[in-house]
Amino acid sequence: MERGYHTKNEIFSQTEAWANALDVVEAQRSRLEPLLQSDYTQVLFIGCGSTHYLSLAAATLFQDLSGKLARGLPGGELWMNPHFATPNNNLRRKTLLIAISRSGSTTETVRAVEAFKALDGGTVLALTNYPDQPLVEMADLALVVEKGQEQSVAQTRSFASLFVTTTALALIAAGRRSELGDLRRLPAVGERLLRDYDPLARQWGENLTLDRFYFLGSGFRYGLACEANLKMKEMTLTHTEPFHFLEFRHGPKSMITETTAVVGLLSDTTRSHEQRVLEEAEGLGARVLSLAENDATVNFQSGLAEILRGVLYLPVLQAIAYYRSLAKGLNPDRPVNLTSVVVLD
Ligand code: F1P
Repeated sequence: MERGYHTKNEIFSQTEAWANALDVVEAQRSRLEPLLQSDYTQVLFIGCGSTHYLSLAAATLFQDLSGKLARGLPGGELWMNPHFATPNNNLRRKTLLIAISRSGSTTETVRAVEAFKALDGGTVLALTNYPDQPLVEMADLALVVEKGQEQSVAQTRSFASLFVTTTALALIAAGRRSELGDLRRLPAVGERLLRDYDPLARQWGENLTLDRFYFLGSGFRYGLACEANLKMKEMTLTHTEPFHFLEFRHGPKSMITETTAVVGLLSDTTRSHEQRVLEEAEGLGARVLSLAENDATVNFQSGLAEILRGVLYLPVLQAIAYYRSLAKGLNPDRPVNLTSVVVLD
């Protein structure tokens, strides 16, 4: 089988998994509405690796939309320090824990849920791509997006499918049910992006003069920047780092060379600030790639509200990592030193 066969298939078929995610949410909406609209003092999202970064993005999106306090944490942090999550131990009964895991069997995430429940914690909602795994058994309610399952170690369509799921959950929590229908337009836009920007992704991926990538994103886009950073690490063994946009000026900017790529996940609402950071990076010699609804290197032109279209930042960035991996003679299906699930004894 050719190098990267599974990764390519999973990236370029991912919009089917986005649609499946929306079907799964719709099928459970009658149970999700009372659960998500209850008066929690906080909502904790947890995951590991990619799904930790998903938790960061989802928590910001959830809080933006619902007004409820929401945070993202690595599963390992909640497992090792259950009280870390809520210093004054108000974890009891007022916290909704949303545990995200492609496999549903990552030890830290499973143990974190156990610790949370042992504290007589609140409700556990599981988001995963595999049924009959420990996480599904332990949750009060599990959303299983099976079309997001993957052969590859590095998450691509699994991550995107679960991120679409969290976008829908945030809308439900906010009582913005009418916009759930708008999410149905995402797969067609994703298909167009994968088709129209495949040459650009290949060109950037095959440019091996670039030796470091910085991914910049603010708001919920920071978690997506973290994920793009991890894809580049896992698939291509390249030094990469994510930053909140304005943080890049506070030191990391000194790392820019002529062989540096700076990738900006531009927002609508704070774009003027973000654009200036990219212009400064370009002035220092960096190659800049921007993604936005319009007037960027990659233009979504989705016609969707900003809060609904976060998943659109992912496909082209995943494809760049895929092409770079092949150009470096690596196999993105089997990243070095990695397994698809971390199970500790
Ligand atoms: C989490 C994870 C992945 C990572 C690698 C090892 O898995 O850390 O994010 O890419 O595959 O496992 P999961 O809990 O989301 O299944």
